[in-house]
Amino acid sequence: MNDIFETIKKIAFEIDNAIKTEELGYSDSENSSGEEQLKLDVQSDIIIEKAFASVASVKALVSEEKEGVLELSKSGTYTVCYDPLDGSSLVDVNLSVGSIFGVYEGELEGKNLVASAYVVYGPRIELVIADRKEAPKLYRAIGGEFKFISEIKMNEKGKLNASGGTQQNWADYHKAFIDKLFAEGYRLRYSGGMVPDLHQIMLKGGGLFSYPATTDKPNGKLRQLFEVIPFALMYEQAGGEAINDKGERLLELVPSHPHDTSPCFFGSHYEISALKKAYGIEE
Ligand code: AFP
Repeated sequence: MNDIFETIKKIAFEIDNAIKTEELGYSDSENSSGEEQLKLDVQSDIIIEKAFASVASVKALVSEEKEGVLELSKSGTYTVCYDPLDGSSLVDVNLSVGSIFGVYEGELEGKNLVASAYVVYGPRIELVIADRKEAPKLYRAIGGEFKFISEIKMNEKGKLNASGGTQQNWADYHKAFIDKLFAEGYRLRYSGGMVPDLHQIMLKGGGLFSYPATTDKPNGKLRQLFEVIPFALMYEQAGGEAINDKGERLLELVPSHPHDTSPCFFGSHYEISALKKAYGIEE
């Protein structure tokens, strides 16, 4: 799998350059979720597809920006599911964005995720890689190369609360729960970019990121294969938890379509336990 991670490092520098040099603005197309594609979305997807086309271990690709599965090599082992530029609508206001990668072996479902990675394009380019055995590893681009910085471990309880989704469309019990955390002194940290928002909570010791079911998005907004499940591995390997609104582990999700979404909650044990209580979920 090392060939996949080395390829992601090359992709990171290419997409970072594209963010800094390519023209912004919308292309004249939509992705499979019916969202207007930014030129950078399309450009980032092309960079990733070209990079993995020559990686022998990669059998196929699934992208937020593509309809189905793109077969690359029958002799390959892994399917890489990715969001090429998550939060891309934040680039034009100069906020951090990211790329997310899930590496699957076998059927595309949570239990077959063997590793995940994400890149944060911010004041610095950072890369986090997780497998099923160790804590996630943080790397930082220094002098044109990624240097290992540290393993990531979360505390039992954090201080940050990233509450996603349109508040007027939240369920009453969800609003009461979020308000309770703020009443306990949690600080709001939400940029609208899943990658920097989840990265911040992991690196700052913990807290809660929530994107619940809402009246306008009853199945949540974030995609299972290339957003939710890859980050679920990150959070569990960092000592936290990642569940849906029924209390099921996100790593046990079985998407029926490559672009299926799920309500999702990522956090430290204290916050997830409090959420389960608020949602009437048995511990
Ligand atoms: P865009 O890719 O359209 O900017 O959406 C970003 C995102 O998919 C994810 O990165 C955020 O966590 C989430 O949407 C923010 O959604 P809300 O704006 O509804 O909170």
